[in-house]
Amino acid sequence: MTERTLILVKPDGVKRGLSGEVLRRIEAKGYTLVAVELRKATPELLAEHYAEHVGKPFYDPLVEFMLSGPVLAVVAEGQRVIEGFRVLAGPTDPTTAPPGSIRGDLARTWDLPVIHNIVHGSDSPESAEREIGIWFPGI
Ligand code: DAT
Ligand code: MG
Repeated sequence: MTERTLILVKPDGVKRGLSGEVLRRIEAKGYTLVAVELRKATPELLAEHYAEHVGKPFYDPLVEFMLSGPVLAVVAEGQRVIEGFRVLAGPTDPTTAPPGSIRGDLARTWDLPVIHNIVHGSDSPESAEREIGIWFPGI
């Protein structure tokens, strides 16, 4: 089934020059880029995007991190792309993300206060629709 998902290259990935590498992996897998835009998040946008995490202990550091520089917002399309991109990204914690995944290959965790894990990917069809509406209203 053709789906769309919302992907973010987080500020650590953009700063380290990994935007192209993430886009390359998305395209190499056979997904289509529908929208790509370098954006600066706001606290309001992040409160919507991370609504499920508001109030958790890591929420404030997460928002601070996500505001620390531009993010590359991407909508990608393809067969089962929502689950497929989560597999490309690897598990949330880069320390245990396997080699071959974006987080496993590229993310570094040492001496960092929160998990700097390079990318975000929607985790369900409902999240994807909601998050695409937040980042790209009208597409
Ligand atoms: P994912 O990004 O894999 O969907 P998530 O939605 O559970 O993970 O969490 C959103 C982000 O918040 C995650 O990418 C990194 C951060 N985060 C999650 N759990 C954390 C924790 N226990 N400590 C610090 N940061 C955490
Ligand atoms: Mg998530």
